[in-house]
Amino acid sequence: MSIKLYGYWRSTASYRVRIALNLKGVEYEYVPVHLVNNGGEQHGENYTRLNPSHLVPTLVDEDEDIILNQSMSIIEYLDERYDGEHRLIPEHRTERARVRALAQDIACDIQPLGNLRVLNALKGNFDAQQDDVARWASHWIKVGFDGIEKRLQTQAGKYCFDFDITMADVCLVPQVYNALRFNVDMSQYPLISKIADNCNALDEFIKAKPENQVDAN
Ligand SMILES: N[C@@H](CCC(=O)N[C@@H](CS)C(=O)NCC(=O)O)C(=O)O
Repeated sequence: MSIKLYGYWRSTASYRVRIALNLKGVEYEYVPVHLVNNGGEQHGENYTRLNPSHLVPTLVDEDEDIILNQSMSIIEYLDERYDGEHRLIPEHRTERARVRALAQDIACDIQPLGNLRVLNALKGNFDAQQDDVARWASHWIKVGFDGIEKRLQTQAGKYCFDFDITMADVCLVPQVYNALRFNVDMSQYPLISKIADNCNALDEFIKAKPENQVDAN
């Protein structure tokens, strides 16, 4: 198989790429990288040769001889490589810019603050207790979701944009999964919840769910 995805079942960045691969109809081999066991396999010699950032996901496309990190770049790459399929990033420049902006509201402004190494540093270097860490993570998800919910009031349809499923939905669904892990009260976010439910009814999203991965435990 030409495409390999190195990821972790609960990683929201890996989850985004799994959804994108499914929406694009791409067959791929999934290679689990356990972020906790063995001191974190993302730090292992074999993996850091592929991805010196010590983060998942990494996509390897042997046919094109490319090893790629950063889920957003991977999604854009897949969207262009399989351009005959459903487009996750619209062709029109204003739609494309708005889709990227919403996706980045999640991928740049929410997810990094709740990343494992950030939470571990709060505990290990800044004396935070487990409760403080959970409050930190849910706080930043809520700050991000407050803005996104307002934005969606002016543009959402069945999905984040009324025209179709885009990279914004691909980022939103994993972030909702993560919000539920941190007990964020999703009743405050009716539009985000409705869009996540609409997406989660589709096979491509169901197949990508953390609990449906071989490394789920
Ligand atoms: N901006 C990166 C973020 C990647 C990232 O934060 N990955 C997390 C899992 S979602 C990770 O590998 N964490 C391992 C760690 O913190 O040690 C992307 O979108 O790919």
